[in-house]
Amino acid sequence: MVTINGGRLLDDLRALRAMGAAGMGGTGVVRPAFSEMDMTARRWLAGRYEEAGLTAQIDGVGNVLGRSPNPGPALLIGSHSDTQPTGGWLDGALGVVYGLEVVRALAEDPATAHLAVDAVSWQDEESRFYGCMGSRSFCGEFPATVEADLKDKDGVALADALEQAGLADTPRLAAGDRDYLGFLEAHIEQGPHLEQDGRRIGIVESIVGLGGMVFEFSGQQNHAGTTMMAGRKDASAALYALANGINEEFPKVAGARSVWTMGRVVLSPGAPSIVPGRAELELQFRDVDPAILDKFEAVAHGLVEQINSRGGATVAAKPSRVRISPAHMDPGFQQHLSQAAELHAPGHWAAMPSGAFHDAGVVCGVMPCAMLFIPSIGGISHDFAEDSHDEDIVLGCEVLASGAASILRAAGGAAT
Ligand code: HGY
Ligand code: MN
Ligand code: MN
Repeated sequence: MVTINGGRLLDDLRALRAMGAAGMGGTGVVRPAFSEMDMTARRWLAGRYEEAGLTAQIDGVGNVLGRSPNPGPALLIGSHSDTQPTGGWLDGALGVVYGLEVVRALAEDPATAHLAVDAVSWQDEESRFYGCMGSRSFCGEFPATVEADLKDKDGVALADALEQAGLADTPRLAAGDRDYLGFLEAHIEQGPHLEQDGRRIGIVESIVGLGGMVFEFSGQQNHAGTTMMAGRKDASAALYALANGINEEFPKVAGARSVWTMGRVVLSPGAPSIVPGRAELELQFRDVDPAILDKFEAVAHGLVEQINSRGGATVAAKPSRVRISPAHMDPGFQQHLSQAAELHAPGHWAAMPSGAFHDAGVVCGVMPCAMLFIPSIGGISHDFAEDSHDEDIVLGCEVLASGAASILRAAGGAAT
């Protein structure tokens, strides 16, 4: 059983929270990728890695890596430290600081001080520019052809953000840089299941896949009083028709844990006395079965054709983001984490799927991966109110540290 320092862990999580703290409740954070606070936090983390005996580097897309001096196959442990535009203090940050604390805890115990653990904070998991950009770059899934034209929703070019962050022409990490046994990521559940079921630890079996589409509507802007309903080319009417169609048709092809969200709508010019001439709707959908993601996309295209055949405003559809495939976690690693969960929280853990996507869903394409969840209070996340109980935060790190040591020992990192 590995002993972590819970107070030190919480202190570092709270120090990280202060970098971009937002809202009144003390748990909100705004730290989007490449923002000033994001880069401040990454430099702080690099310093923490060095203090923990690791060699720290910030790579050319903003990933922060702390490399262990210990020889032999290493485990990579971490998550992401960038946040959503309206984010919480633990989404990503929990797993990043866990990685740092596991390194320190193993180093402080002579029985585990020889084990090799690298710690990482990936960049842009939250898709300011490109979903899981940092872990994709690490896995060789971020081609220059994709990178070249990337801009965020406000039109800021990635190249300018990299320049601004002082990262242009900086070497980039690659999975082949070191012999890795695999990657472990701890994360808040971001959902209600652990809390509802009275569990304190979740061991993730699979991570949802995700797709997204953006629909651009073109009609005729006109006077809201003098333009009769017949013959209008109202872009908003077409948007509502599509949205209603999605909510009526998607359930017919959905799976048990399918979700879809239309979280961004733009009506132009957005005045009550003007028939909108233009509109935009962004749709995101998720499921563990890629065939269901494909069905959602086909249904959406069918609805687009119906709307375009009606003679009002027209609509064009295109992908809104890179597709993320569903991912399955390594059974062997799950076994080690489950044993550690039973050791530290007997009977209070469960295997479960992840409804959120994570960097582990990308990294599992190049090495074995596993994930561990702690409960989210009220299941809330991607909101300033996101929070977890301190005792669950500490317990999660204890389980991760014991699971990591078990994996490393089983791989031959036996005590010297
Ligand atoms: O949206 C997600 O699933 C992740 O939290 N970015
Ligand atoms: Mn998130
Ligand atoms: Mn996350």
